[in-house]
Parts: sequence; structure tokens; C-alpha cells
Amino acid sequence: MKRILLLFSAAWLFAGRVSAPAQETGQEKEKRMQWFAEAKLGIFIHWGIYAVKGIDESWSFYNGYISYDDYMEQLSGFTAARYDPDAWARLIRESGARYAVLTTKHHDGVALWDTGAGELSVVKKTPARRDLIDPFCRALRNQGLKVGLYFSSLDWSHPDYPIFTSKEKRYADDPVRWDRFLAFHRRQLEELATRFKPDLLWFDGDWDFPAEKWNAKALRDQILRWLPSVILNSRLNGYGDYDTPEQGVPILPPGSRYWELCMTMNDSWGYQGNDRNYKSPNQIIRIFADCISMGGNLLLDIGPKADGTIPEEQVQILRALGQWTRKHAEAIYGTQSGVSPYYFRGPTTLSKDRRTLYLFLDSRPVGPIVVKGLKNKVNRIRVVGDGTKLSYKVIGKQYWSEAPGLLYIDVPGDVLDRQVTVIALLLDGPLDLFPK
Ligand code: FHN
Repeated sequence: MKRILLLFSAAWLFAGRVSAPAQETGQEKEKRMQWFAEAKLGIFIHWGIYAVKGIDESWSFYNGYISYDDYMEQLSGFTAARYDPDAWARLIRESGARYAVLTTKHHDGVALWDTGAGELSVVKKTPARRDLIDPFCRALRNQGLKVGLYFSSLDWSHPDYPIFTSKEKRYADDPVRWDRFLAFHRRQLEELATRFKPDLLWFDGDWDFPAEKWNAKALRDQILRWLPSVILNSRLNGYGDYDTPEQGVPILPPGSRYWELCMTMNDSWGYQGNDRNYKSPNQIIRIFADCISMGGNLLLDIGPKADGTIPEEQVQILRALGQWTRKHAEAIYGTQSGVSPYYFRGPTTLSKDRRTLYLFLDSRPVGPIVVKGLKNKVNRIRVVGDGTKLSYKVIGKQYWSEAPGLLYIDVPGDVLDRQVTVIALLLDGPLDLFPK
């Protein structure tokens, strides 16, 4: 058996090296990334047996907070009895998200689909007794949403993965066992890619070993042969398409052209009933505005309960987010990063044709707001979502100087949005900033 498996894994690895897809041009990558760049908002979903006790996903046994056996006892409580993927998809759509990413397998190794590569799945080992991934993908697609699947490369349950917990290692260096794990890893990825055809593969858990040990380049090539237009996040040892800052809102724009902040609503990725530390809708909307003003996306996480229901606090936040995204859609979807804080003290986005600059007011202005360094003539200033025209004037412009004046805009209290107000500046042409 071992010899056959070795041959299989060697053949797979060789196949992975035989013919890499032709080198993608910048223009081809831009086309492949277009839906992601325009989507701006995604919903992350951490759903697994860790919802039964409401404890940290996988980390609770890895860090020794609970024994592995006690952690795995949660298998018997994971029912998915009220799982309604169509309701999930409707709520995700209502929030204004254009894609969602569901954990297919976290570091604990429990697959949420009927994997043929091993016994540890919700189908074989929990009362749920069914594949949870296919109905999720179908429901999202029925709502016109893009499908993202999260997959943990590391698997602390697998007998051939070198690491078990923070204190217990299975082995240090055993090529036979590592190749056996790689074959398992690739087989699960092939199942996910070919059965569910996701638009986005969200890798996680690549940190234990370098790209060479994962054969990450060959894996990327193989995935792109299965799914030529799939998008891969950064956690494939550097062979991904976009950066994935986590929990901390970037202070400066991340270096990469495409990026996505993944963030919890409270302090937990999965369902933890005791975690009441929710961010308010206003705080989440301001973080979202920060992300899109720097050209990134926000992947906002929810953690469904073991029965598949979404906690009411999280439903309410998604609904409040949806009210705001619907009203301000023109300043969000399909826009590009705005101007630096030297020109306006707040988040800004720019329309695709660069002729409309959107200003996000993340607090109630005291007096006029000010835009600096705008060489354009402004044709109109209006409040996004209610159309009110605003009065404005330029001060300080000298006929002899090429330096533009300061644009002062009056924002009366009665036009303010209860969350974040957005002001649209219709310019006389593409954005033109001073100095240049
Ligand atoms: O270890 C995981 C963690 O549990 C969670 O899934 C996050 C989500 O981005 N990813 C890893 C930590 O970076």
C-alpha cells in the first residue's frame, strides 16, 4: 500500500512540474482579478465543530486549553440541523457583499464535505451527516455571488502531519510520511477544485514550512490547470494573487496591487457565545471605508452556531451594513483608491473614470470640510444617496500662482448619514492634483 501511495504522490508531484500554465501577462491577471477588485466586500464564515462548545477553532487544543479528545468530542454535537444556505446567501447579498468564503477544513482537519481522502469529515463523524459545501456554493451562485472556499494546508489531526500541538510533534524529518501527507493535501484540494469549482481559494496555515517543502509553485500551477480563472489568496507561501492583512486595519496602503483585510465582528472567528465584544456597525463601516480608500477589500467574518444558525448580533450588523452599502453603492463598488490624507482628512475613493471624487465623513463635521490641492474645476458637489447639492467656495487662489486654492464645502447637519456620510465631487475632467 505504502509503495502505491508513494508512486501516486510522486506521480502527482511530477505531474505538477510537467507543464506549468503559460506565464500570465499583467493584463491577463488584471482581467482575472477584476471581479475581486470591484467587489470590495466579502463575508468570511468560520463554521466547524468548534461552534459546539463555542471555543477557539483548532487553537484551543493546539495550545492545550482543552485536550484533543475533548475537542474532538464536539463532533457528536455538530448537527447543522438548521443549516439554511439559501438564507445565508440572502443575508450575505443583503449586506452588500459580493462574495463569501467558507471554511471547508480548519487546522483541526475536520472536512465539511464528503472527502474521499480520509475519514475525518462532518459527513462521516457528526450528526450533520451531509456535505455542507455544495449547497453553500449553489446558494451563493443563485444570489449572483462569487464563491470562496477556505482550506487549511496544515492539518493538526492528520497522522502524517509533522506537528500535532504546540508541545507535541509527530516527527521532525520523514520524507515518506511527509510525501504521504502532501498526497492527502493535494487530493483534498483536487476534490474542492473539481467538485465545487470555487472562484476563490482562500489558503491558510502555510506558515509551518517553506514554499519548497509544500511544492507551492507546482501546486499553484496545478490549481490553475483545474481552475484557470480562480483567484488565490497570499497564504500559499507567496504564490498567491493578493495580500491578506488580518484584524489590524492597515495604517498605510499595503504594498500589493490587490489586498483584503480579514476581520472578526467581535474577537472570535468561530461562534463563541461569551464573546460580546462586537464592533458597532459604525466602527465596521469606518474600517470598510478605510480599506476601500486604500484600494483594498474587507472580508468580514461571521461564526454560525453548530446548528447552522447565524447569531442575531451578527445578522443585525450585516443588515445595518447593507443599509449603508445600498445607499452608497456608487462610492463603493468598482471604485479605486482615492487621494492621500494630505488632500482630504478622511477616506476617499475615485470613480473608474477618475472624474468623481468621493469623500467619506467618518465623523460629524464642525464647520466646512476642506479639500486641498485640487487643480480641477468642480462642476457639482452632492450628497451620495440623497442627491442634495452642497454649496462650496475656493479660497486662497492667487492669479499668479499655479497652486490651487482650498475647497471649502458646507455640510449641513440635516444631510448627514447616521453612519458615514459620503460627498461626491463631480470634476471637470479626470482628477488633477497639485503639485505635479
Ligand atoms: O489560524 C487561523 C485562524 O484560526 C483563523 O482561521 C484566521 C483567519 O484568517 N487564519 C489563521 C490565523 O491567521
